[in-house]
Amino acid sequence: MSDELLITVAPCGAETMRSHNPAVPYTPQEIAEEVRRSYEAGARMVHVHARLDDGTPTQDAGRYRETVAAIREQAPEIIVQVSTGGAVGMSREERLGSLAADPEMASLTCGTVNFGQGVFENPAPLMLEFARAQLAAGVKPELEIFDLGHLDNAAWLASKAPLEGSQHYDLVLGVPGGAAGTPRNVSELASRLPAGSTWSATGIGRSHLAVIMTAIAAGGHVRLGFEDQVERSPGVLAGSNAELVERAVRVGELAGRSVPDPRRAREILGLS
Ligand code: KMH
Ligand code: ZN
Repeated sequence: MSDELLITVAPCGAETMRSHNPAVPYTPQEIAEEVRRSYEAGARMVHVHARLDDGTPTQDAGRYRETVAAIREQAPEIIVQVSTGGAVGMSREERLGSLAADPEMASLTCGTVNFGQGVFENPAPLMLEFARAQLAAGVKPELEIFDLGHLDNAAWLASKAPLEGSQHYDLVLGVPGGAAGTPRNVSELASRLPAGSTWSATGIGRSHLAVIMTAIAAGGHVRLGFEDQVERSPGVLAGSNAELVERAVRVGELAGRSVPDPRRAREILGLS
């Protein structure tokens, strides 16, 4: 079990709006400042979604370049992972726009899943196209698992596309329509990952604490931030992404896990 804890911050996502929490960042500068504070608190990777100034989610290449450039200026050492998930209903071409920002990693969701009232569509040909696009760009995929069958899809994907080196997974639990954010689901899914994989877990909404505590105890890493939860405790909004990161650092310390330096963080993920 790793004695280091890699924390990924997901500062805004595509769905969380200021009506949910007034501190959600939208502009490149606002996102970058949240990322800097999160880095200073202990986050070592950022899962980036771009927004227009009014908060509309976008996968536009130019807006991603601008957002990632602002992040790199404010937090030069953080690992940049862009989203290829975008928002429900976006076309595959649109979703791939984020790769133009020259990230080190990108998300790659391993299957279709109900997503609230919508459907987050990731059929097999799209998964393969996204894997090939990422590999061609020298980008390491983070394989996102929203439900049990997604693990089988990931194994299928690995048999079709050369996902070189160790694979990195994020167990995204608690999306209405996907697997629930419970300790049992974290343990079960983690136990089924290919040997040698690295993994993190994300708990949506109020499942957050149970999910990250289980992951930390089980040797996994964690993702958190306004994309995934806007409250620090039931009924109390988090003031910033950094506040959520700080708490995960404290939980990690209690479990004997420390924050790696940026070089070690890249080593853990097999990034050069
Ligand atoms: N916004 C969700 C529909 C990802 O970034 O790859 C998809 C999502 C996953 O957030
Ligand atoms: Zn995302």
